[in-house]
Amino acid sequence: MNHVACSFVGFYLSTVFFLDSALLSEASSLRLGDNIVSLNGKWQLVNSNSTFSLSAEVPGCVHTALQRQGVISDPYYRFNDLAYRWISLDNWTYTTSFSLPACVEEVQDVQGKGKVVLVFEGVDTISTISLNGVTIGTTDNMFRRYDFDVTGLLKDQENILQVFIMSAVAYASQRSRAHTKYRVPPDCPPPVQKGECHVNFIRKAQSSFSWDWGPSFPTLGIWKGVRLEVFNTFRVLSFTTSLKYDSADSSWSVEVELFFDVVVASKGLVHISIPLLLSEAEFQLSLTPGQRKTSFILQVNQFQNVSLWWPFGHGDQRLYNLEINVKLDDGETFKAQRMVAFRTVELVQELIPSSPGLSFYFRINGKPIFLKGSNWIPVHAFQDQVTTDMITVLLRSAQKANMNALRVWGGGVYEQDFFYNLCDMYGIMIWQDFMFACALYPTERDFIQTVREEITQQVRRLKSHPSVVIWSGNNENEAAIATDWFNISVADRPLYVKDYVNLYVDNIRDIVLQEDSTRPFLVSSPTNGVESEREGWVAQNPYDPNFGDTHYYNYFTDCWDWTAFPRTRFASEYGFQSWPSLSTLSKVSVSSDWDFSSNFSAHRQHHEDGNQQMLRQAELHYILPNSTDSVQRYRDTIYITQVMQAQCVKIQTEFYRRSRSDISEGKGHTMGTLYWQLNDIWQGPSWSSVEFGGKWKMLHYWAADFYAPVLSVGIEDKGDLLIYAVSDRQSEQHSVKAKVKLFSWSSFNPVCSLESNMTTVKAGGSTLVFQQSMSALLSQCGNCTRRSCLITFHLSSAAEPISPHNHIFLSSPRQAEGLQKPNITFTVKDAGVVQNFAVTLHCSFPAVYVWLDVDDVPGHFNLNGFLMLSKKTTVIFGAWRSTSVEEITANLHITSLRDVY
Ligand code: BMA
Repeated sequence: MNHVACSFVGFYLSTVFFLDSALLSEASSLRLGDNIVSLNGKWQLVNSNSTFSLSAEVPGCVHTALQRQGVISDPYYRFNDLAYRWISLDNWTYTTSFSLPACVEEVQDVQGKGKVVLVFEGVDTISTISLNGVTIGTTDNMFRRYDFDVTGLLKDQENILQVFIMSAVAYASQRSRAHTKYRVPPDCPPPVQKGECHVNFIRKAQSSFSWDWGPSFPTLGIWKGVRLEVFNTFRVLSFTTSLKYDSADSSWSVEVELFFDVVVASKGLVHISIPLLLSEAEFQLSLTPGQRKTSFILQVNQFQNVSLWWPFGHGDQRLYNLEINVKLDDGETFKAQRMVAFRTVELVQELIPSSPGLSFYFRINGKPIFLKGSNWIPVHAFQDQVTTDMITVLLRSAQKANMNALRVWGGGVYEQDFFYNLCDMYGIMIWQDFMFACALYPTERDFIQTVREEITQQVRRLKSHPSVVIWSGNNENEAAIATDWFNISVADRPLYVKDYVNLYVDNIRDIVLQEDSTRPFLVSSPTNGVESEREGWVAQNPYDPNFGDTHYYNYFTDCWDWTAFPRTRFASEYGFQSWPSLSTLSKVSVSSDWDFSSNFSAHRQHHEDGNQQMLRQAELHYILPNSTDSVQRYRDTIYITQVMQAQCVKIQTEFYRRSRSDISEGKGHTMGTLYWQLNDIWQGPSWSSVEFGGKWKMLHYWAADFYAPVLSVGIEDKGDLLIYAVSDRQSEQHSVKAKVKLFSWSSFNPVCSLESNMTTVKAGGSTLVFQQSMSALLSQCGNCTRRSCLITFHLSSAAEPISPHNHIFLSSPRQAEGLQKPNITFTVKDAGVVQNFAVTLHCSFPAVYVWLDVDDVPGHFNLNGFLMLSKKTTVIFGAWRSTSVEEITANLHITSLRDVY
């Protein structure tokens, strides 16, 4: 039996500066003198016929418990996702017993006055909960918090709390069978995903039944904390802060909402302040029993200079501490603090001269901002295993790659508070989807009801974060209806459109508009925005490049051909797959798996024809690896998929960035690129740029360059070489030159060097800085042909480079004449800074896509996947743990394009 203690917590903490993990558990009603009884810790777990009975940690899930107790091995290992399917098909019961601490008894003794509430921050998913044999409630939505009134149900001695969890797979199937009037597709995922069916019938991470980048682990568990809250007068359920700017008198105010659960009518005072801005106000409070919402407006002191919060790369991320003090006349108090920030956000959809359609861009603090980033998927199939370290590594990596935005994609989970706190600090703007993806959804009354509660809770939890800049109703569900993914007959279509509008417009949008007036709401992604609305919320073509955002994938045409990309207003998804490194894969595989045609390679690939698509795309420009050593060939094949991915996403992203101020045939004004996808859920092939475990793929290194604030982009168009300067800066840059060099593949000495005229680079735009006929350039440069030479370029001002070095190839490297094995050798030295190591490379010929891989040593290089056009180059490896020159030397693998064949 657990002997639990009351904790007396002085502050409600929702601030990035208190990183105490116990307090980061989204607990939302800790107040001074309050009695919080945590029921986290060891529970007992048993399956339906009691063949398994084990101890299990709460928060946690069944898979994690079975693994920790040694009943199963790593679920990610080889084919274990199939071997452990039985776990999700069974029903499981969590039980804990506890005796009451004195604080609870005191409240219970005060007959008819005190209240005891049992709070579940998150149950996954379908459960019936009983306390001392009495059913106190049920749950059907993993994204909701549940509060059960258990006043009078607790005993002085032993209390038994049980959570009976039903198989999510069985529940989803049952609900779909009960939906007899018409089908709600898709029924099942494609066979290649090896997943479970009808996930759209359950409010649970949609990717948990499998996805095209992830395994099927329909988890069961108590994935967030459990506690008792004991109080005599009132408790605060949650509070929100919304910062509003009044342009008429250039003033800021903060709306603070407090959500109370009141037992006894009471009066008192609420004091709200932002001490640093010498802003404070006191308000009368009058509460009557029941759940109550109160709102207060704090005017920010007009004589204080407010520093704004800016997205990364555009200014500081200034956060201010806001304090709330509630004091009731009977002496009860509540204290809270939160970091708030001043920024405005608008989504601008307006007419563009000489273009059909409408613009689609974000204006932050009145300035148009180009969103540069990626899409975020769940960090782990077992959410209880996600640590703050994992989130930190990913968000730091995003920022290091010059990203200022991430889209929390709608097929996963609403992320934990820690994630949004860090985004607030890092200046990473969040496009927040609601959790609906790639499916149609039922609209039964109980489904809508649970969704309404989910949306209300999540908006209230997240809306105080400056990083969240937009809400979006779902992922691709407008497109699914519009472009008929599910073979719906014309006659039936209105039925589905009606359900769509019911769910996302009449319910979700309605709630969001009521709860949050400080940021835009979109119904779907991709969508045509206001044009979709005009067409009844399901546009004829939600992928229209002239409106809203688009998702675009094309694995069949040559990704080097930039003319094939739609010149969209906003590219919220696009990408190419690659395989993660051998060191990542080796954690879940054995050497016999290390072959591109092994069962393992096929099993891990959840996207139809994915492995072949990667090779076909790679083969267009590179000679595929052909080592006779099969492990070497496997390593090299992984490498070539990463080269292909990096190059394809680079070309596409550069196209979008230079389309920022261009209008060509009415299309352009692109104002955002979020490639698919930042992170991985397991060790498998996917569109990610960061592997499961945090290791960067080649794409991630390249992202730092193609997302640089000032970028040079080179293309060939109608026989001309064009070099653009793309700038995200808010002011023009004068006296800029493009420095251009032609190299032959076989020599370190440039064949020729050219410079553009001095140019002024537009602020927030793309400026053509160099143009010359390619054939003239080649003949001017003596011995150059398309096959023998390549072109490098960068921007410079006052003799300093102001953009990363870039290049274009004039033919595929597979046809390059003179490209030879570079014979790269290296030495490693301590770089003189803690955990930094200098790796000096020597080569005898120019080397393409030079890739350094230190296997399992975590960290990253300052440069990787690069063109080596000098005999000697030094790169720095920053390790994320302590390591040594010897360890790095022993683990370092260096590969370049010419080494794999
Ligand atoms: C988009 C996403 C995901 C998917 C990705 C790659 O459709 O929204 O559903 O993983 O493409 O196929």
